[in-house]
Amino acid sequence: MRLIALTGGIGGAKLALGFAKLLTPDEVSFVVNTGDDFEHLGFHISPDVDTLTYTLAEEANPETGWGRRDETWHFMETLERFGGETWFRLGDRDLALHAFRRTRLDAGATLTQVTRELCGKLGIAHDVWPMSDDPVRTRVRTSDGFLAFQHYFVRDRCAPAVTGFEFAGIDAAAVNPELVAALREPVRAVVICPSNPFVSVDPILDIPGMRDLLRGAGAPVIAVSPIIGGQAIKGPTAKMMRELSIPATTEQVAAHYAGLITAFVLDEQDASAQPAVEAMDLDTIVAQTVMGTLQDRVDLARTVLDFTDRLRAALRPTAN
Ligand code: FO1
Repeated sequence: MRLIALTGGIGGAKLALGFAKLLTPDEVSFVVNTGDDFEHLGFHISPDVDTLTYTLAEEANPETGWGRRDETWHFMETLERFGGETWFRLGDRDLALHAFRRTRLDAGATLTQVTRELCGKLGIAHDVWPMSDDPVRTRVRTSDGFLAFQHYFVRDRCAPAVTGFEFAGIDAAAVNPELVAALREPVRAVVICPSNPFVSVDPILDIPGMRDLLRGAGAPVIAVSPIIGGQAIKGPTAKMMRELSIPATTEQVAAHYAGLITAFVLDEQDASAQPAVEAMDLDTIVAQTVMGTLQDRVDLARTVLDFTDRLRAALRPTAN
């Protein structure tokens, strides 16, 4: 049976690597957010796809989590001299991936096809499925109007206070057909990796029909909390929650996914919140969700897999 893992950004990619270390390509597939995508310098940039791909290839820059390790920056240095846009850092090796994707998309390939080709070339056997092959663009609403996601996240360093989000194009976006087909087969569980619920996970879930498809998989739907002790390990999740007047707590993350998830993984630091989350009619476990090392990633993946198996055993109709 196949595990379906939903991910976006750097935190989710860490757990995804843990699953990839434990499960074969027949046992796990990854669905990744494309709401952060944007056209830039003539390229089609898919940051969360690339973060996941480089992470699974163990090529990701260990300091930043995005882009590649062992990079050089001659393109950026030269573009700077030309007065071009260098706020979004593109390393020389990373640039080749963007040029390749641009060429393949212009030749009519879908983002899924190009991602499959790139995974092959990077030695990744696992499925990396963009949530949709149709364009979805996250825009961040602030008191001064809307910002394109990368302008908010990178150019403005997440400084503007958010008042909401919109996912332009989402009403016309189709769920990736690969995922639709996979959800017709037996599913071990759906796992929402510890990514930003608002800008990394909601674009996936808000695609028309996605929630019903996931709920209809006949399997546990488990979210791993990206909030630990009122903070996000990385990124603006807690800051966004405060700006949206939502307490930056793990319970609020569970509440955010209410109606879809059947289970929730809290960090050890939030063990005191376990009764409150259980009261939401959710099965829960407490685990170490801070993934500093590769072993941490694998250990958390193992813990979540054991949790899915316990949940499935409870699901199975009792032989009467
Ligand atoms: N994030 C930054 O904070 N600064 C950057 O210059 C930057 C460049 C970049 C290039 C390629 C890529 O795939 C990702 C990149 N990111 C950068 C990360 C990216 O903005 C975020 O990872 C996602 O959009 C949010 O998860």
